[in-house]
Amino acid sequence: MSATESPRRVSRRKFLGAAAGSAAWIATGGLTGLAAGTALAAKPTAGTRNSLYIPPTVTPTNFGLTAKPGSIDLGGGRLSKAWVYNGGLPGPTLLVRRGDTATIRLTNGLASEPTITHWHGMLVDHKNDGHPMEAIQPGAWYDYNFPILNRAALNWYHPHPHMLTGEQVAMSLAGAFIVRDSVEDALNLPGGVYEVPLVLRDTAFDSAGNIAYKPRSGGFEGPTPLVNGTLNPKLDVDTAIYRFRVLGGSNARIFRLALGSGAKFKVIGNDGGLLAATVEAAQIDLAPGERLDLLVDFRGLPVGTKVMLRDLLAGWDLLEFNVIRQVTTTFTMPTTLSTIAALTNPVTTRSFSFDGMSKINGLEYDMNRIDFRVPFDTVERWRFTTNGNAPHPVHIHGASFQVQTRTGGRNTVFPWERGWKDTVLLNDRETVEVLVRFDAYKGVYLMHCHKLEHEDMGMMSNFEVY
Ligand SMILES: [Cu+2]
Repeated sequence: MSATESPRRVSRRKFLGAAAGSAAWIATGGLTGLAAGTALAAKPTAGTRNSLYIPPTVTPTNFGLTAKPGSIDLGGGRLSKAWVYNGGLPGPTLLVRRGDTATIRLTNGLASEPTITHWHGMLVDHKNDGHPMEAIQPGAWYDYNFPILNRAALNWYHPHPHMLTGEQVAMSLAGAFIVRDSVEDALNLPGGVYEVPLVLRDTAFDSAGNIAYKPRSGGFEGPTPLVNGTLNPKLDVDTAIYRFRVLGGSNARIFRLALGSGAKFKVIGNDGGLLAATVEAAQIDLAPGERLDLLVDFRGLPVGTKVMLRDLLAGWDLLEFNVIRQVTTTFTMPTTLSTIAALTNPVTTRSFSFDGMSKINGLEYDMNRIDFRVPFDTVERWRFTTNGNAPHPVHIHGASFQVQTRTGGRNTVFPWERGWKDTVLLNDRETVEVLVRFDAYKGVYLMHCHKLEHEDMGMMSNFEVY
């Protein structure tokens, strides 16, 4: 659907049609949609790159967050209708310190759909988690109030209403949520203009050029990349080390990130914050919901050098870095970053099979059913398997986890998947094991596939920490 259509009924009907494999939908909306999107797809356009949008940073104390339709400049005055938080795509970057308290009033300014905001990665109790049973109707508001328990990390916020998450995220409701702490402070990492959030996603447009959601049961993939909501973006850089806080913000698309120069990323963190030590990588796969904390070194490059951030899977040029100024920096790479206390000695092993496109262990989501109960403050081993239709990025609410093993498929745990994660990519033929301990709050939380179309079709479970 497009930003201009009347939303709810159209999208649900289309979506449920797609979910059931409706040939009619595929033959009409699907192909028409693809053709329209392709015509508007971003082409390599030397000379017409737009300055990367950097969302404003705000402290979420007595903070008002409103989800509503708006008109967005995608770069160079190219306006597009979308659904946005506080008028921005992405929404404002929320910035907190561990130990702070966030007080946020969400107002639903959408025309005709319920919504609720989930703080992906944040350790909050049930009432503050944006569970779909807390969704509010248009015109209503919801007050959040939670202490910041997390380590320093890049988290993010997005809608989580039952069966509407994919649509609302694709329509552009998302933003970054950054936590700082004293461990991070001590590293003196690049900051100010040298620390840049990069919200990566794909999108589709309707025939009027407005952002549109064209759901497919196998996962929505749009023909055009956006970085921080900017088409064909560029970022002017100094000869310095930059810290990029990268979010996989697509509904379903996986990015294989690489630098066109062949230089390696220095990976210092992921979903749950800093790794124990820096690891280097020339290519990294980033699934929906995952985050990366990357240092990129532009020192020693002549002014005038251009370096491209690329997605090797789609063959996209995502973001062009232009070296414009020579500076002297004193930053030295720390050898160790943080201490990761390993979870050990799980008392229980639970197995979860991500089946088809809508089920976990044979069950579709039921908002009013608790699928399993987990003792508080107890280490468990959770084993994720699938018999197809992957990738399934598996996300757990209420705690971070530690990835132990991946067998079959890629058959490895990548070094940037160590430390603390809340989303892990499960590909076909893979079994992934994690250790998890819910030691923040008791209550009802969610585990689900973060391919949002799978989530909306029911690949999600309620569990209760008791
Ligand atoms: Cu899935």
